[in-house]
Amino acid sequence: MFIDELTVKIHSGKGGDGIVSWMHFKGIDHAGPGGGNGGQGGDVYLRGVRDIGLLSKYRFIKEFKAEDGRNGSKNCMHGKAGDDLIIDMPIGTVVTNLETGEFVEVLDETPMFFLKGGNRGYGNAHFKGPKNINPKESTNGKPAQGGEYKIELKLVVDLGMVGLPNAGKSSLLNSLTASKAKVGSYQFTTIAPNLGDLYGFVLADIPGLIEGASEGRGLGHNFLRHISRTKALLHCISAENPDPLKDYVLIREELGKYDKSLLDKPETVLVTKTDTVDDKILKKLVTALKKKNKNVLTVSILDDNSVKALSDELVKMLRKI
Ligand SMILES: Nc1nc2c(ncn2[C@@H]2O[C@H](COP(=O)(O)OP(=O)(O)OP(=O)(O)O)[C@@H](O)[C@H]2O)c(=O)[nH]1
Ligand SMILES: [Mg+2]
Repeated sequence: MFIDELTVKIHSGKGGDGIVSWMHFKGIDHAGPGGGNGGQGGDVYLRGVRDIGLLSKYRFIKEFKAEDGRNGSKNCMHGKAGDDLIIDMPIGTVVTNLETGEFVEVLDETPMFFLKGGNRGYGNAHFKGPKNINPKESTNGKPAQGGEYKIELKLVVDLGMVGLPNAGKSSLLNSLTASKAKVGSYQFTTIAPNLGDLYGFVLADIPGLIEGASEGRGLGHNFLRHISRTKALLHCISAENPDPLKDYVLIREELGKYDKSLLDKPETVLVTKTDTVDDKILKKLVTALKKKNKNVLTVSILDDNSVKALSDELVKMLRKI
């Protein structure tokens, strides 16, 4: 099951309490203050990993928590500091505090500091001084930080492939990259985004959109969050459909209903499955599409040369962005 959104609690560790106690030596009952300090609470870090399916492993987790610092003990023994917690998140995850609306983005494989553990409390031994040789005070550790967070994956992608179901997006991703996305001659074969690497550029094959996706039809359009960050769109239209021009308009409408800014992204229109129509029809279609967008390309996965030419064009285009 692919999961790209969940809600969890995240907390750092609480600081351990300092205590009040007295040293006892043989023959001396009251040998001065001996209450140890508490340990520092553990911090929380977020670390990006290249695993877009990772959030599904967290679906039963209600809370991530760093370790609390232990309390101090007698004979001036300090409590152990709580272990820090590193939480792995797929690169591109946005973590939003539900109470404050503040958010951070996990974009790096180096752990990023997220929540500070509570400071330790001090035992009475800590307060001993020339003027205060028998302090009776101690302080408690400071509370943990954190709260409830929305965890939302927004893939970091160079080129997002969109289109109707069955347009040939996954087949094309497989032809252009080493990806092994599932392909089928039916609609909605793809139910979660697939990624591929094209000479260092990340391509994402997004599940098919249909008319009314914005109202929840088909798979809905929530997964369009994954192209909110793409540099460019590859709008795939199957030449074999009865009215490809209408398909183009429909998909643009659905994109706009999700987020108007998607319509401003650089877009390449790609006519797929060109082997299914004769040249004349294809030419007419390309001419008509060029009136809507001057960047129109064509491909058939059955023709290696057309795949190679497309790959070169896409890399050239992506290098410019
Ligand atoms: N003739 C021909 N068939 C193709 C071509 N590209 C894909 N197909 C076929 O079209 C069907 C759909 O391909 P997919 O790649 O699964 O389509 P999709 O756009 O990923 O579909 P969804 O995952 O449902 O959105 C499959 O049966 C493919 O074999 C092509 O260039 N020519
Ligand atoms: Mg697919």
